[in-house]
Amino acid sequence: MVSTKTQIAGFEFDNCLMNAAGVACMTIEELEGVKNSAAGTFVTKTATLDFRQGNTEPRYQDIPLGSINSMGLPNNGLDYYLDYLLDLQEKEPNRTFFLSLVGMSPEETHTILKKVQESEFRGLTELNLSCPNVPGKPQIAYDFETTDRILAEVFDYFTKPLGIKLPPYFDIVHFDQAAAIFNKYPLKFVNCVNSIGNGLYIEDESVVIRPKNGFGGIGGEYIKPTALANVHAFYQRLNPQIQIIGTGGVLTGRDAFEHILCGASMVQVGTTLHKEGVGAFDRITNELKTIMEEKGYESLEDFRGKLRYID
Ligand code: RRO
Repeated sequence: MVSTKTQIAGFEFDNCLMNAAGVACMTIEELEGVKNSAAGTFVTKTATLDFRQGNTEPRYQDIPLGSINSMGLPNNGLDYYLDYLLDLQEKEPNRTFFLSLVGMSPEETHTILKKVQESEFRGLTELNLSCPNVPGKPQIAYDFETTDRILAEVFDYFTKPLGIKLPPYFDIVHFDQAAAIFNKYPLKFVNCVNSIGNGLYIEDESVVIRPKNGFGGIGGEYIKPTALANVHAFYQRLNPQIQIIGTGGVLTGRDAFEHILCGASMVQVGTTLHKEGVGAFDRITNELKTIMEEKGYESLEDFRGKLRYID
């Protein structure tokens, strides 16, 4: 029997597929939809301390090979997601879920993480260091000094399982520098990648989203090679205790297979989930299982990280 089960930080999941933060996770209704699908778990929309309206619409557009968005971190505020998760962990004690969060400043990030630390939350926390869409706020993880400082401060008080959501990097030296920083900390996972920031999609003579004159994060088919490169670059460089979540360009079981081959322990679906709905989890899981059967693999461990090189 072929299985796509996996584990992150010792927590077990029946399936390695889940939503990517930002898609199907703003409201409890959407989260319940992912929870009750074939997905192994869900992650909540990145939460700030307080509710945020986000940028003006239109702010998300499906485009031929993917998506472009400049949502601007709209969310219902930390308590909305944390209260839901605290309730859920009592109702479903055998499942583990992810809480995504970031502050609008390092101080706010610490305030949020301290609240999570002091709560009864037993799940996994993902600190989003890579939102590309808040005007005037650069993607934190492109600033290595700030990233190092924030992580040093966080691990002074945060003892629950924590991972980080990363932007794509495009230079080998940056992979080296980023990995050297992450390896200093007891991170449980890194999630590669967030959208490729600040792309521009044009239809006729116009941009397709309103914020930032049309500049937005790119997802979908466009970003798979970049996503795979980031997954594999960090798989090669990080301490084995830091697991990799692969995100970017997952349309099919073959795409999920490639993420795992590059080293991913969990695979997230964003743009395709937005286009297709939660039925995508069933389809992609079945496609992945068919590939595994054809190749004689019974579990993800049989091929995870086993990407072949040409000598
Ligand atoms: O809300 C957004 O604009 C957003 C976020 Br926080 C993120 O991490 N990635 C993205 O593509 N959009």
